[in-house]
Amino acid sequence: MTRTVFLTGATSGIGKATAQLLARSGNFRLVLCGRRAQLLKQLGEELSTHARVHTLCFDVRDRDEVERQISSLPDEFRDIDVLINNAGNAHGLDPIHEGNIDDWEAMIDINLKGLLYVTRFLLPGMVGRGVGQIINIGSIAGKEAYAKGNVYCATKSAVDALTKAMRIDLCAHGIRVAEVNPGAVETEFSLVRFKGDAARAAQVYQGFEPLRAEDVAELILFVITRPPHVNIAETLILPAAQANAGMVVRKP
Ligand code: NDP
Ligand code: 8X3
Repeated sequence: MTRTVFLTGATSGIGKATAQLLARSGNFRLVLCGRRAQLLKQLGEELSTHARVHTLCFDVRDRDEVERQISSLPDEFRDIDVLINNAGNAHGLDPIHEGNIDDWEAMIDINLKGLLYVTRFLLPGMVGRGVGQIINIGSIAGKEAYAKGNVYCATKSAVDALTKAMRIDLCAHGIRVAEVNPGAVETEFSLVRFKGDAARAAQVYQGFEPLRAEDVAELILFVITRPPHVNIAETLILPAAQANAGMVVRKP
C-alpha cells in the first residue's frame, strides 16, 4: 500500500536524501517542504518520475502560513501517514555569554516551535484516522551538550523531550512516535551555522569521514518500514570516528 509522507526540510541534506530514497523505493506519495522554491521545484520534477509528489513552499516559523499550506493539500495528499520533522539548523557557535540573540531566536523558532506548528496542524487527521507515524530528527546534541552548542543543544534536547511526550499522548491513538538522532553529517548544516563561511564549515569535517545524508536517510527508511506493531522509538547514528558529542578522532 502506498503511504503518504510529509517531509520538512526537503531542499537539502538529510531531507533531500530522504526524499530521493523514499521516492525511488516506489512505496510512498510525498509532500516535500522547504523555503527555497526553486530547489523544491527541481526536486519535485526530479522525483516525479518515481513517485507522486506535491511540494509546499513555506517557512515553518510562520504559524498562519503552516496552517494555510497544510489546509491547501489536495485530496490525494491530504491523509498523511508519516510525518518527518526534519527542518532545522544550528545558527552560530558561541559561548553563552557572547551568544547572538537573533541566532537563539532562529533556533528556538525553527527547531522547536516550527516542529510544533507542523505537528499540531497535521495531527488531527492522524488522530481521526487512528493511525500514523511521526519521526522527529533530533541530534546527538540533544543527548549531550557540547562546548558552545548551548542553545542548539537546548532545542534538540527539547525535541527529545517532546518526542517522548508525544509518544505518551499519541500511543492510545495508534500513532507511533520516533526520534532519529544523528551525529556529524556533512550537509549544508555547518554552512548555515557559520553564515555561509565555507572554509570554516569545511573544517568541521576535516580529518575524519562524517556521515553522508544518505546514511541517515537509510535509517529513516528502515524506521518507517517496520511492521505496524513495531516502533523503533529512538536511534543514535554516528560516524565511526565520533565517540560522543564532543569527541571526534581526526587524522592529520
Ligand atoms: P541542511 O542545512 O542541509 O538542511 C536543513 C533543511 O531545513 C533545509 O531543507 C532547509 O530548507 C530546511 N529549513 C531550515 N530552516 C527552515 C525554515 N525556517 N522553514 C522551513 N524549512 C527550513 O541540514 P541537515 O540536512 O544537516 O539538517 C536536517 C536536520 O538534521 C536538522 O533538524 C538538523 O538539526 C538535524 N541534524 C543535522 C546534523 C548534521 O550534522 N548535519 C546532525 C544531527 C541532526 P530551506 O532552506 O529551503 O528552507
Ligand atoms: C548536528 C550535530 O554535533 O554539530 O546536530 O550538533 S552537531
